[in-house]
Amino acid sequence: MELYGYWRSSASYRARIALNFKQLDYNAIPVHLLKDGGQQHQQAYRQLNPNGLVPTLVDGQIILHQSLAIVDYLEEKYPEPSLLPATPRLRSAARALALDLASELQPLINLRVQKYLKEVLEVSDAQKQAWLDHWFKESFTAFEKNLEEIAGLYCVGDTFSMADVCLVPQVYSAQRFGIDLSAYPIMMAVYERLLELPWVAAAHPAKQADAES
Ligand SMILES: N[C@@H](CCC(=O)N[C@@H](CS)C(=O)NCC(=O)O)C(=O)O
Repeated sequence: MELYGYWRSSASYRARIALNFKQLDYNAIPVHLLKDGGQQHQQAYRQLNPNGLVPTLVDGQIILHQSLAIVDYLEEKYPEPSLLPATPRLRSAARALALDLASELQPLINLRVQKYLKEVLEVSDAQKQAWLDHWFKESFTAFEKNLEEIAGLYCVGDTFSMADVCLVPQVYSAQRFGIDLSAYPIMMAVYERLLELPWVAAAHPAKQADAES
């Protein structure tokens, strides 16, 4: 398998964690989101992923986009170890928490949104930071409330799941953007525990071949 991604991309980070968890070998192919006007926009890459976003997973003749669809594909093709908890209720909780981050929060803070704010709407740096602070706060406040009900060692009880696959990259990006995380003690305790897991540690952006200092 080939994973087209970018070291600092949260969606690529999700795919790496899932691949590592399932102990699947893959070749990482870097797509630099900032160089050459954004390599994600080049024609060769857009043939793989017409959205011009990373990640893309290529498995033989099969080309997959959307990190959560990639996680689902891996889960169906390689069911063990599973990224879903044991009961329908807990599986639904894991999917919901994953979607809260991947579908509600991340699209609002994505590179192309930040570029549009700066370059087209010409907001100031302070306004852009206010945008980021606002959406992270909205999302993480609700996430913390949900964790009060359902977290154990990890997001959903003591079972590593797709919710954790999404949490780690989102906290990483929050730290990158200087978000105050002090109001989310349960989330941060889960995050710190997740960082210790070998399949999560190996997926860290700093450990990727295309990482920059
Ligand atoms: N929902 C998509 C999101 C993909 C996405 O937004 N990727 C970002 C990096 S985290 C990207 O490629 N951004 C490039 C850009 O905004 O131009 C997924 O989960 O795969």
